[in-house]
Amino acid sequence: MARLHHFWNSGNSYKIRLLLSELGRPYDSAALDRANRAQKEAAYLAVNPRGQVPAWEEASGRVLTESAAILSYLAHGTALVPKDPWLQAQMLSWLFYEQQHLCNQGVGMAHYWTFVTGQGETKKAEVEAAREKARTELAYLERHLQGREWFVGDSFTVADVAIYGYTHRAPVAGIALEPYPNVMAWMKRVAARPRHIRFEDKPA
Ligand SMILES: N[C@@H](CCC(=O)N[C@@H](CS)C(=O)NCC(=O)O)C(=O)O
Repeated sequence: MARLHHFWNSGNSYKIRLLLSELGRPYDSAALDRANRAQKEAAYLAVNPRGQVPAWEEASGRVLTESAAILSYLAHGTALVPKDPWLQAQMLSWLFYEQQHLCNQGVGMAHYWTFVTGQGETKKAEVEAAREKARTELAYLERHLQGREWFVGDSFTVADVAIYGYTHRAPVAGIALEPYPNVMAWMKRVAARPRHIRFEDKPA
């Protein structure tokens, strides 16, 4: 069976867990101990030499890294990837955007310092800058969602999975969502899907 190498407290990892749940696809969950830097130990570097999660390892031994690529690959051929080339390119556009503006800066970084490392107090300036960036991007998402239910076309796609991963963690990172009602309504739609799992949900 294929295996997902991940951290329970990572948004990038959660995006893959959420998609796998949406697809109803079984997998082996290999959670790494982030506190003890298991991602930098030889056993894991043999899986991903960059020492990062998530990584998707198939029974054949081949490994795919980078959450956006893993999402695209796992959802290939399903209703979560638009068949129309223009809509598919729009979906990819949001996946690239997510990595640059929601994961590596803004809400992703605010989440990292406040929730993952607990450095909210010692890194005050950095955390506030990340929150400000997050608000700029939330305003952008808010405008895009005006009159739309989903990010691309008229159905739930991998773009929604990718953007939801960190965006819904904004309150945990000290960023209020009330000024963004379209974003809040979209999050409710995502969370209401029958196979949705929450960030903190772990398989029984
Ligand atoms: N662009 C990569 C980012 C991967 C990444 O930054 N992973 C973090 C967890 S969210 C990690 O493994 N950090 C541990 C480290 O860098 O040592 C992706 O989307 O998969």
